[in-house]
Amino acid sequence: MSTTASLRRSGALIEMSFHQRRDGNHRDSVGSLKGFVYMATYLQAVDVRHFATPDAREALTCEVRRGLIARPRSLSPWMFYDAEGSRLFEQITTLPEYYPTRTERAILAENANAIVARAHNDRSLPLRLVELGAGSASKTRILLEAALCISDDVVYIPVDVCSDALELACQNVAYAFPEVRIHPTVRNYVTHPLQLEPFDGTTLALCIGTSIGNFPPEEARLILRKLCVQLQTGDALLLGTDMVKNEPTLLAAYDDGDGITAAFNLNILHRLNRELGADFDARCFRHRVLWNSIESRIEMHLECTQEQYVSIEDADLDLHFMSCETIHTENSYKFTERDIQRLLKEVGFEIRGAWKDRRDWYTLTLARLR
Ligand code: AVI
Repeated sequence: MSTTASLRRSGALIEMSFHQRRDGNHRDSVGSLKGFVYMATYLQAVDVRHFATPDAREALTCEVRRGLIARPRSLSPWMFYDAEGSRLFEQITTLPEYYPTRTERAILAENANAIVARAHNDRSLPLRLVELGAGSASKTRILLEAALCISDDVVYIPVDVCSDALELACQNVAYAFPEVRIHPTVRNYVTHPLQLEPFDGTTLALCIGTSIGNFPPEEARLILRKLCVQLQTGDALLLGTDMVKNEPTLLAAYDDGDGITAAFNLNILHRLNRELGADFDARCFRHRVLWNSIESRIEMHLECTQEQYVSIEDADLDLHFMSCETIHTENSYKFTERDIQRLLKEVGFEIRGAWKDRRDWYTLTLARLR
């Protein structure tokens, strides 16, 4: 049974549609797990804020303990994406040095119809787009437009760890395509794998924006395998990958002249100060970028420039940083065609097409589940 609930929060009226289970408990239309919030709505007024759960906080605390006690120290890149980090990332995507977003967008603009048509060949059936790490979904709108050309029934499930980014994505999509049914899902798909409802139609999973590059190969395989379990034979995956290229271009993309990527990297310390009661002096850390040619990845680090003692109250941690010590905050793997083929084959996909820009800097690969 479907019901509509209205909540008044911060003076704003927010409407959400739920599906009610027979036992009377409210549950969204795609399920809920361990307190992570799924919200289903077909309404224009989408508000996914303030749904941070105790689990999200616990994941943050666990990751801080794991990563900052270990040597070398590291923090997982999903920690970048609080509201401020998501805002800075959006800014990065517009920088002249950061070519992946505009290159991917251009490939999509030229080929979205062909990509969607190849993914969904029974036009009488509904089409569901599930996007891992949706962010602001600015490029996804191109695919949704193509999806609406071949199906009257399009469902969009954007998944993101940041509720603020997701809210923006939903507002933009709902405004541009009121006929698309949107089921936003606030979730860290790295720590909490996705659980999709069975779907009577084709599912096209989107892992675009080169987000798969932020995981080491074995973790990328694991994430895609967990995704496969949620799909049916014939469903598809669109994978966006940034390709290996000359080192200066790669380094500049992660160390821009305006210092936006540096601010994005340092925001992880500010986030710990804000959310876990830490007292990092972020002015004593600097953004460092290197190209690791053996692992085929860009690495981002924060280097301590001055000895300091840091306490992270809510994680019960007292830390001593020596000058020159680093925290490894991100890997961004760059791919060859063979890497893509191997990855997709290993997790059970069959490649159906690949689209590139004319410099071969970026590839969108469409694969079907065998
Ligand atoms: C989100 N991810 C794919 C970006 C990347 O290129 O690895 C994150 C990023 N880090 C610095 N700039 C952009």
